[in-house]
Amino acid sequence: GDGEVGKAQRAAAGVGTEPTIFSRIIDRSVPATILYEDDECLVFRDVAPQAPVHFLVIPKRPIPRLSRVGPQDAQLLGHLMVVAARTAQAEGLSDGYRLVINDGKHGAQSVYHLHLHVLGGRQMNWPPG
Ligand code: DGP
Repeated sequence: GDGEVGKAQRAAAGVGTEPTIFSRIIDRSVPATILYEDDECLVFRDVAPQAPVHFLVIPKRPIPRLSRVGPQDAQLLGHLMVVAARTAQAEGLSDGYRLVINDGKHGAQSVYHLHLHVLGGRQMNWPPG
């Protein structure tokens, strides 16, 4: 196929009003390896890991993308980051890790349900591609 960027560009055409695959992971109609859950968020392993540890932190409320958030979302966004850090610690990432949010076409976002990527277990490089 044409890889992640092609997938992201096709997804951007329909940008994020319909439920995504992540809604189906939240309601358990699609299986995932779930690491943590509470009333506001869900954490599960990425199906196409880009590092030895690669998991996603998502809000249960389907916010399509970071550029659509407002001040009313600040508490939830903070919670997602706290959960990301706590889960990274539980996954043994004591040497550090990378947190990524892809937004829209240029960010190569492919699933229009906001998610934080947490990647670790190897040396990450900078700049990203
Ligand atoms: P992004 O490009 O930021 O929109 O990343 C979407 C990520 O979601 C990508 O790394 C692969 C992952 N993903 C897509 N579909 C599924 C799925 O059905 N299950 C799981 N666990 N991850 C998925």
